[in-house]
Order: sequence, then structure tokens, then C-alpha cells
Amino acid sequence: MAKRKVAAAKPKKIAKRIVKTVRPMTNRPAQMKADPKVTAPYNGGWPELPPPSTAPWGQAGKALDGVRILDFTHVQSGPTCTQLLGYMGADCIKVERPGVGDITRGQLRDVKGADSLYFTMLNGNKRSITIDSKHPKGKEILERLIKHCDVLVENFAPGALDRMGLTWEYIHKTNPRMIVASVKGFGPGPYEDCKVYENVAQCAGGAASTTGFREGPPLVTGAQIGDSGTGLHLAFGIVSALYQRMRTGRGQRVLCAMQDGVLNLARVKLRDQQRLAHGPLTEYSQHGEGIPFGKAVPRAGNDSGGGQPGWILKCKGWETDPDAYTYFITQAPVWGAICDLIGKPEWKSDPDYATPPARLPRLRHIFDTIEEWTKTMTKFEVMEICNKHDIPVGPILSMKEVAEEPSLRATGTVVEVDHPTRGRYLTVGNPVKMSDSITEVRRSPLLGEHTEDILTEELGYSAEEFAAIKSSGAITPSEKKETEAA
Ligand code: CAO
Repeated sequence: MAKRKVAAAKPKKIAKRIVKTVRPMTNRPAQMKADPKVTAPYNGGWPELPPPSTAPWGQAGKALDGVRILDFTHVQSGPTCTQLLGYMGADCIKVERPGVGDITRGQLRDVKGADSLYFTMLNGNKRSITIDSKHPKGKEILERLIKHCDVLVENFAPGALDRMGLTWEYIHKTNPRMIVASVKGFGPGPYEDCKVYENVAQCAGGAASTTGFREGPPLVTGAQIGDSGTGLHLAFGIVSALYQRMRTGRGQRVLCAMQDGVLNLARVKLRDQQRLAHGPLTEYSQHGEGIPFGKAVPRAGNDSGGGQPGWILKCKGWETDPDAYTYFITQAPVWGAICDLIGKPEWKSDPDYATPPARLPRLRHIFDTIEEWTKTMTKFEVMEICNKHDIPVGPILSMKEVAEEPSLRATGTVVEVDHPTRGRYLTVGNPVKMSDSITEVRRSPLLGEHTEDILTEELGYSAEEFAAIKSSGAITPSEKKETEAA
């Protein structure tokens, strides 16, 4: 970015200029509105955007190139966030405890002596440095890292970062530009001090009470909406804070509570909670079955969450294959096509079936009838036939099928990476595709793999200083820790 000559300008003028450059887009003066005679592209009111790059698409660097993340995350929620930032080009420096590392390195191990898939699939595109954050020399290194990085991301238990001496006040004083982003289980309130794992968040965020079948207990989902979902929210918060920093020049705290993240993903159920005050939820199959609603949104089995009724139906082979099912949506505009396909053309004009409200009390019978048809075909045949008629259906894909799906490999959503100790493994690449920021998925780092590089080449420690740090115990495991980790 070109340097602006402000030295000679009077303070009032500078103030005016700043106001002009940060003016919100909604409050733009008339002369800033698009002028057909002006050929330079509109810059959104932001100062000094460079001219549009002429580099070929995908060769102008990555979206977050130059952003340095001090990655203090562990287990799942935090690592999901920083891995996504790494996919976007940020440099993630993962700080781990000497000799121990992120606890997931050793959890659910499938290959003896190698980092687990739990770890490798959540920590790609990162570098690893080992630092004992409670060691005096470790604290000194962390101070240099705080000055060196743009964002600190952490998901320790409440209070743990403060106990390391890394309070917001200290960090902000040391590097006022640093963004400090945290995942916690709960936001401020009665539960703020609680440690939280995935399923606790699914329960506290309202997802579990609305998942499962009415007659059964609450259910948690396999998708990690508490951990990975919150990591995704946090990544959004960090990128927004980086953008705001371009105007304010200062960092800020970003907090994502897992309860809040889950609730955000379950917001349609809070919608239904409020609708309940005005009468029964007519699109829930429970209504069609004549079962009255209670005070809270019930579990709705496989009902669709929107206004178009849907259900999971058996397909050919369901007797032996647990995943031989399809999701089937009886979207109103294609009702006629559905009737023709399943051999019930008379339903098109029958007043009991012809309109969506008439169908609501008969959904169970309707889906049973459609299922007689889907059972004659594989889930993929159902998809092929229905797609021709714009009928929304979706095969229930097993993880085996997902892993082997060629189109997911082709788009980089499922990626195979090589690892020095475990060999090749599959991971999920960047689910967000960008035309000018192409993701290259790199393997997860070995514990402390980049400690020496980061300390000497980036933080400026000399070879002698590095040797002294090494012998101080700040970056190497104590004998006790090594025994624990073994
Ligand atoms: N050097 C020295 N000490 C370190 C260290 C390092 N590099 N890295 C971590 N530690 C220490 C911490 O300082 C902390 O010590 P104190 O408790 O003495 O202050 C200790 O390691 C353990 O941290 P923790 O309490 O965060 O870890 P835990 O395994 O007991 O709890 C979890 C795990 C996930 C329940 C908790 O971190 C948490 O609630 N996090 C917030 C919510 C969250 O992210 N949950 C999702 C997890 S994924 O399912």
C-alpha cells in the first residue's frame, strides 16, 4: 500500500481525510455515487485500494496471505477455526506443550506411534512450535510471538489464558493491533466457568431437544455443530475483526460461545417455538397424526425443517444396507410429477391430496405410498429419475461413499495427503471455494517441527540464544512430562 504524505498536513485536514476515507457506505455523499463517466472501479469508500490485479486468477496470492495466527488451540473447536484460516493462506503457528502437544495427537490412535487422524485432520496448513507457556523463558518467547502475530486464537478452559499471564490487558498493551479470539462453552452468565465438549453444547444450544423421534430421547447429531460449527463462527469473527482493524488500526476480542453457535444453527427451532404460541405446527407430521403439541418445540424425526414436507424413505437393498435410503421432499410445484411417477395420477385432482393443506393430515400415508415406489430402485436411481422432474431428493450417503466420491475428490473437498509417520490419509479440504484464492492442503505438523525455524529465523534468536533456550527447558519436555506422554 502506498504511503500517504500526511506529515505537512494540518491536524484538521488529516481528521477530515480520515473521516472521508472511513465513511460508511450507506452514508455516502452524492459525488461518491457511481458516475458512468468514471472508468476507475468503485472502491467501496475505502482508501487506496491497489489497481485490480492483472495476475491470472488464482495466482495473486491467497486471501489471508500475510496474516499471522498465534494458534493456541487444542482438541476440535479452535483447531477447526485455525485450519480454515490456514486454508485461506494465513500462517498458523500452533503453540503446543513440550513433549505432550495437543491432546488429540494421541487420542483415537489408529496407527501406533503416529499422530491420530483426530489431530491430522484438524491441523493441516499449520506449523508447530513447542513452548512451556508457564516457564519464564517461554513467557518471553510468547511476548515476541504476540508482537509478531496479528491474531491469537485459543479455546482453553475459562481462565486458563489469564493463568498463563496472557490477559487481554497484557496482550493489548504488548500489541494493540492483536485480535484475541476465543471459543468458550458458554458466554457470560451462570455457566461461564464450565468446561464444555461438543455434546454438552448440542444439548445446551437447543439442538438435542429438537433432534430425534418424538417418542424417543433427545439425540445428538454426528455433525460436530458444537465444535466445528463454533470454529467456523469464530473464523468469521476473526476475518471481520481483521477487516475492521484496517479502519481502526486496533485489535479487539472475539468470543464465540459454543451454546450460541449451536443456537445460531438451530434458529429455525426457535422460530417454531414462537409459532407455537399461535397454534400447532401444521407441517410437523405429529400434527397430521392428531397428536397435540406441548409447551416446547418437539422432536420431529425426519420432518423437513422448512415449509415443504419431507421424510427419509427406504430404497432397494434397505434390508441389508443401513444406508439404502433417500430423503424425499414433496415440494408443491412438482406434486403433479410426483403423482405421475408413483402411479397415483388421480391424486392430482383428488381434493384430499391436490393442495398442500389437504395433504398435511395425510403425510404419513403419502410418504408410505411414495416409499413403495422408492423401494423398487436404488437411492441413486431415485435421484436420477427425480432430478429430471426437479423433485428434490437426496441419497443417504455413507462415509464410505463420501470418501470414495470422485466429484468430491475432483473439487478438493476430500483430499489425500502424505504424512511422514502415518503415510497417506484423507482429510476434508476447504469447503469454501474461491476463484482467486486457491487452497493447497498441507499435512499437519509433527510436534515441535518448526520450533527452531520460528525462533531463529522469525523471532530473531541467535544460535547461542536458541541453545540456551533449549537447555532452559522452555521448549523441551521435562522428564516427568515425557513419562506422562509415553
Ligand atoms: N504450556 C504450559 N501449559 C499449557 C500449555 C503450554 N503450552 N498449553 C496448555 N497448558 C495448560 C493450561 O494452561 C491449563 O492449565 P491450568 O488449568 O493449570 O491453567 C491446562 O493446560 C489445561 O487446559 P484446559 O483446561 O483448557 O484443558 P482441559 O483438557 O482440562 O479441558 C476443554 C479441555 C476442551 C474442556 C477446555 O479447554 C474447554 O472447556 N475449552 C473451551 C471450550 C471448548 O473449546 N470446547 C471444545 C473442545 S473440543 O471438543
